[in-house]
Amino acid sequence: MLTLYGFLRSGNVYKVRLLLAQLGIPHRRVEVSQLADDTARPAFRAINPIGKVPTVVFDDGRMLSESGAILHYLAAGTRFWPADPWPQAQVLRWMFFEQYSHEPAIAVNRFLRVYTGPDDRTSQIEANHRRGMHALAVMDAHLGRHDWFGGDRYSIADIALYAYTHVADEGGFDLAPFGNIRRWLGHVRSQPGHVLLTQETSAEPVVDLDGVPVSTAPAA
Ligand SMILES: N[C@@H](CCC(=O)N[C@@H](CS)C(=O)NCC(=O)O)C(=O)O
Repeated sequence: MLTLYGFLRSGNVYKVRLLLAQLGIPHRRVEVSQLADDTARPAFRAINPIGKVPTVVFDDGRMLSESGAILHYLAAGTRFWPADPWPQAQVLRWMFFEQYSHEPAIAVNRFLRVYTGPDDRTSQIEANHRRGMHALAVMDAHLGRHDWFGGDRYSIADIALYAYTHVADEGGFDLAPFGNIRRWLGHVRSQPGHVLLTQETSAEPVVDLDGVPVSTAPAA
């Protein structure tokens, strides 16, 4: 069974947990918390020198990190990754958009607002807010003409963008003006095998990097 390193409320980790659930692939999770600085621990850096989650280790010892790379590897040959080059390129276009124009604004403001105390980051939050609202407007316009991001069906591009868009309000982004996004969020939620961000999906009790069991948040 593959091992997924990460923490439950991480949107980047959730992308991988959601696809694993929809593919019916079991995993065990090791709790690596950004808040506890676990990502900087030598024990974790020995596994992934980049020091970021999600990180996956397969049964044969191979390690893969970067949520988009993990999604692509797991989705290859399944209905979540299209067969033709043009829709493949569309999936990748939106996944790269997510990593450069969406996540750095929306996920970072969620982190700053939910997990850090008041400090001098106001100008950063405001700049991210402008960037994030632009990304949401781009997405909403696309969804006015298309049902999905990558092609004519739900794909890993939708999973990648869903992860932080559906909790954008936690970063101070009001989705009320974006009716197309709100409709798409509902369509993503209704896909078979969908799991919630806060839903524990580990097939085994979650342990920390020292192998000590940790309690995780109840399903919500
Ligand atoms: N591009 C990476 C971003 C991963 C990322 O930023 N993960 C955060 C948690 S959501 C993390 O590990 N932060 C720990 C740190 O920066 O020390 C991906 O998509 O996997």
